[in-house]
Amino acid sequence: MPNNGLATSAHSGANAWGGDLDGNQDFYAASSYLYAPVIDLSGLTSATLTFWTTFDFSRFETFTIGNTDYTIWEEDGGVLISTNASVPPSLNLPLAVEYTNQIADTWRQETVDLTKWVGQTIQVVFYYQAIPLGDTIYGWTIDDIRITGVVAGGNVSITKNLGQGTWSLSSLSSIGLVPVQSGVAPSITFSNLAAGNYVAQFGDVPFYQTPDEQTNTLTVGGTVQFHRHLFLPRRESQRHFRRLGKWTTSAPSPPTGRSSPTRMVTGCRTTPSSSPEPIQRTRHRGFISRK
Ligand SMILES: [Ca+2]
Repeated sequence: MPNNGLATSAHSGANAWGGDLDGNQDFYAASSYLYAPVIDLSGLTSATLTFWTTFDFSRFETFTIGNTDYTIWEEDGGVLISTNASVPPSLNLPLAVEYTNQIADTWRQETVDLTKWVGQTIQVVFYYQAIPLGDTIYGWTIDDIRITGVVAGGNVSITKNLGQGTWSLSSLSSIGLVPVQSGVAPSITFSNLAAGNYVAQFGDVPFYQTPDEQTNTLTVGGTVQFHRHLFLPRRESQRHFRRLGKWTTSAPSPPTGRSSPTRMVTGCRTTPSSSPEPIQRTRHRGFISRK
């Protein structure tokens, strides 16, 4: 629980990180590095650090030695980025931002662009230093540190050769299938999906053979296409067109004039003139007319 003259409570919950949480003024100098946990920024196109903070890095003293003026900041801080945990803390680490001569006298949110480090494993390092020169020392108080990233992805498109029927797209993760979206649109493209494995499943359409589910791997910047091609199995196609009455086109009319599909199919099969070719054409015409 901070109580140092600027922050009298944490930004959230009971705790916050601080360079001088209790407002202790009895020290000669401070220099500290607060290391955040290791964060993997691979597979991202951008990354952003946000945190809430209070500090006053605006006070300074100037000294003149010989003909040269020197400025000493009583308190100062900045965010460094470590890309190698085995390198000891130092001010030689790359600097993401510094807050020299700035004030946050109440809790304020800071945003730091980490995009230049995407693709690497990093540690965010908060560096704070203080040299008491007569003014109150507040320390650098930090809470609610967060790193967010935009995932680098690719495109997934789903097409069908027939308007009917549902599709569902899922990502395949370590916990199993995670639904992305489902629908009936005959052609759809999803852009900027995360790289990984995707599974497309297709709903049943009466009379048609439902294709097996399909799995594809999406790479960063890549495109994956799922295409559902529905087709009629031979036996089902005969049943299907029998219901549609298409077989009558190549079958002789019954003498009574009354239509009996079963009899006509029988007639079709036993009539020598109904070679496979006309049946093929009839089947095709029927298919087109259904669209
Ligand atoms: Ca907190």
